[in-house]
Amino acid sequence: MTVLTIATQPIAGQKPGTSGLRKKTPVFMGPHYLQNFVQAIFDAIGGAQGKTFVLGGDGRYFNDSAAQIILRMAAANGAARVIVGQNAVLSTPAASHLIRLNKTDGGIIMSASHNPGGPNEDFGVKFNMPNGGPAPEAVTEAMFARTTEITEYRISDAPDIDLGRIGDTTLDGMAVTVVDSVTDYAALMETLFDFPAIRAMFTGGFTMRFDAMCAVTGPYATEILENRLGAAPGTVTHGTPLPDFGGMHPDPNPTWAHELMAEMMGPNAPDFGAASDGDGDRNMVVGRGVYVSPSDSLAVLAANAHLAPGYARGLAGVARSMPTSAAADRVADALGIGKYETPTGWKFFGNLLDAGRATLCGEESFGTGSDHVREKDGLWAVLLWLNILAARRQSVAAIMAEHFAKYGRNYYSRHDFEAIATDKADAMMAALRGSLATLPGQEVEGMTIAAADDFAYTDPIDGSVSQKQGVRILFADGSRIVMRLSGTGTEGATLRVYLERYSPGPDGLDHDPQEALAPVIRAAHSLARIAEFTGRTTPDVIT
Ligand code: VG1
Ligand code: CO
Repeated sequence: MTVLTIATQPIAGQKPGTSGLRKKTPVFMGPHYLQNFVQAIFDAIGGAQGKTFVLGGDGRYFNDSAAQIILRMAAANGAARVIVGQNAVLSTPAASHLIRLNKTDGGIIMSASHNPGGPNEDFGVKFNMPNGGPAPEAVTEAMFARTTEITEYRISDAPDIDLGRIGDTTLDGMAVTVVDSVTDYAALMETLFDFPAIRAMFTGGFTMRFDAMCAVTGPYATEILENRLGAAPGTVTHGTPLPDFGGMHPDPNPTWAHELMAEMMGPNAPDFGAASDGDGDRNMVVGRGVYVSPSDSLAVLAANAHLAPGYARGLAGVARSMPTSAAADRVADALGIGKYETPTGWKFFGNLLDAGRATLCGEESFGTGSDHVREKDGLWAVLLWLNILAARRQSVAAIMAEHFAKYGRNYYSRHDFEAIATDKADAMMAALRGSLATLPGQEVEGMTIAAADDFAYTDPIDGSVSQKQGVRILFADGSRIVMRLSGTGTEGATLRVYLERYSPGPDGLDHDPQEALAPVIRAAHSLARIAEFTGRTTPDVIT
């Protein structure tokens, strides 16, 4: 077998976004597209010679053949070994764990996460560092720079190898170890949570529904919840991963996980419900008759994490992305621990986790995680909730009511306006940015604007600076509007409008969030002139 050096030329637009490079699947399957990007990854990290990597993906369409291409390229670039999930499938948190467990030089994850999959949907690739976390901006910038100057890539002409068979093999001199996708991850979960207590809760009649949305977490959830924790067979639904996610949009929110929502709000709802996304790093948590917003979930987990054995010593700190509500900050203040506000995307949590400053992290976009890996982790969040429910012996609704009574409630919602023409969205954001200096002191909807800026972040560990991470409009009464454009979409632009209003209680803690936020929503529309620029008056998705 020989190493081929293939001549190529730069392909425009290979710039990683919030979480890796995501494009329409046919684009990724186009001539040299995947190959150029993978070579750029290897080049940007100083080559693959002698290195060990983890490889896996969320199982979406093209996952299997992309894995074979990446393996042949790793071999041709001199990698020593690649650890691959069986059938090239790994959830994102499981991949992060394998990178750390095996002390590898990083890993390549094939996923477009919550984006739909299939021949005409989305595909994606990202690189994670030796700490298990997404490559930081400096590294993704270096990858992008390589894609703009690439002239050749290296690939072995070896035939496909059988990734269904667990064990060791070689590909053109490179060792390939195929591992069970679930085993190591499940073992990690057993070290963090009180499995006997959760098992006893299930034995005592506790009921649950976990909607895996035909995505990667099915086998993980079935093994952990049903096999190890004794949840009733059938607790996990849509548990078989499919290349097109069964046509579902694998984004765990009330809109896309509507089957779960209907069941949880219905007359025969189980005690607890959860869903996860395409690659298993997101989670939605629902109690019987009560939806838990991701920002509130982070706050409740922070306030109660000590009930789980893995966090019994307490937390060093809590980090949240800037658009995430300040509910977790209130818990951090009460606990006297550190609190951090980062830009959107898990890559910004890595340094805080590595430095031991933060133990829990979260985003409003259904992402929660801890220092056990360097990715958000959907099933982990579900297990921490189960551990808390087993320890407190209360319903989700009761826990939420007590939490709001103690800390007040940060009413919160995100409104997404999808597939806007990019030039219109850019013009709107530019106009908004241009108006920021004039906003403080203005009154809108009876609220006075106290400050307005474009969020910039200086990493407290390495000093790196990230500019233009989202427009913030802060009101004197503590309400807040944040606006930014998505960095994960593949069609036009998606405008995200994040809305927040604090109610200290004791009254006014049980309003409908959309009603509680109505003046803030109206203010967002008028300040950004959303309809004027985009023609949109109502969001496509509300979470
Ligand atoms: C979105 C979310 C962000 C999340 C990212 C990746 O990014 O808002 O919080 O980290 O997706 O999540 P954006 O740029 O579209 O707003 V995942 O589960 O898709 O890897
Ligand atoms: Co995801």
